Amino acid sequence: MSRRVALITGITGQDGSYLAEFLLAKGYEIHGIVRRNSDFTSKRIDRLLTNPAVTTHYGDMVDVSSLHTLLIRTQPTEIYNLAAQSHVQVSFNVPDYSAEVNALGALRILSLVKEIGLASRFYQASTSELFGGLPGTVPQSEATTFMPRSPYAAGKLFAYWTVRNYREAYDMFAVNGILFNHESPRRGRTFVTKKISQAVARIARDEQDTLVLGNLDAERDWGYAPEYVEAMWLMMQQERPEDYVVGTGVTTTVRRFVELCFAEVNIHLDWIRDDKLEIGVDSRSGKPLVKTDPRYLRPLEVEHLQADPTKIAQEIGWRARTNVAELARIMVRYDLAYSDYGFEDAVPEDAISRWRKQP
Ligand code: NAP
Ligand code: F7E
Repeated sequence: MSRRVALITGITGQDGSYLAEFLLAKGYEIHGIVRRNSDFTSKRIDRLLTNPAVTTHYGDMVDVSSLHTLLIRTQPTEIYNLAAQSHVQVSFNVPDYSAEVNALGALRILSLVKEIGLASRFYQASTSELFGGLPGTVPQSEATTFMPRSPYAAGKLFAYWTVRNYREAYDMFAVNGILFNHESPRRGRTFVTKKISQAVARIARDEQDTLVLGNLDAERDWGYAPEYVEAMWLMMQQERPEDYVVGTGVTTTVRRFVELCFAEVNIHLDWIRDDKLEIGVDSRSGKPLVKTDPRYLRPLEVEHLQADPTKIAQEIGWRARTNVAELARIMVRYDLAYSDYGFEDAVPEDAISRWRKQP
């Protein structure tokens, strides 16, 4: 069998951890880049680290020497570039750094692959944030015009075009997966779905009084992350390098996601507008459980995202299998079972399968 060696940047993140598991099951040798931190960041992949097929290496997307050394030492057949400063709101606070990692990071790897003369295939974690704010263009497909509305998205747009240019100029197998939001119990706690599911579990356990959010009217196309890493891999196995939109095709407001999560613990909300702020009260007890706060509003918002995943369905056969209500259930049930954020053992995924069988 031919060599199957994957280099994953961002292996400690949500997607990196699921992708590593997916590729291990396919028999890959896996190398992951881990950046130096003041504490351990490997919670999501700890249980993979005893596997001899998995090696982690210190490196950083802003450090060309480390990337150069790793590419030469590991000689990957496939590179998955998932590392990013991936928080849209935070990118307004650290714009230079976000561009360094999200834009130049991809360029650095592509340019090294070319100069070293590697035959590696390259996957770029592109994003539905590229579509941004052009009114009237929904659902969004590979042909939709981009209009980024954050330093995060502007950096990702640079990376998107760099991939296309390297593909065309140097005949490299380099692809953009334009992924819409995908979530899971492993989602970082500052992203809205995890913030909501965790707060709902804590409120149900009487450990928290209220959930404070920003824009409740933003609409996102939310899917289930483990399914999306399969789409990444499938794109990399095609004969020709092509870019694909990946999403469910269904969009939901933040407000509705809140309602779905509370419904999992049998709480139904009534919404009350108070001047510009909004409060979600428990319809039985009248207790305020959700509040809005301008602190969580962004300087620019992306209001409406909805994928048109026709191309990937027709050409590759990939389709999202988990709908947003199932996603809310998976996340809340996980957070009810595990009061702390962590992936200490393999039980949650089994438990999730059991929960999903319930009517
Ligand atoms: P995530 O959980 O935030 O993970 C990001 C990863 O990048 C982490 O492993 C992080 O390391 C690493 N990283 C950040 N800065 C780095 C640097 N300077 N050098 C090396 N590594 C660095 O993100 P995710 O949700 O898994 O998303 C994966 C990728 O897909 C990202 O590029 C994201 O922008 C993109 N994307 C995500 C979605 C989504 O809905 N999840 C949708 C479209 C595109 P630490 O653990 O040390 O922080
Ligand atoms: O926000 C609104 C917020 O931070 C979703 C990243 O993975 O997906 C992600 O970016 C929506 C926005 O994700 C809060 O204003 C309301 O409209 O969970 P999020 P995102 O910005 O869509 C894309 C595809 C990526 O590529 C990114 O890497 O929810 N919202 N209240 C809030 N958002 C947050 N974080 N916190 C709130 O309190």
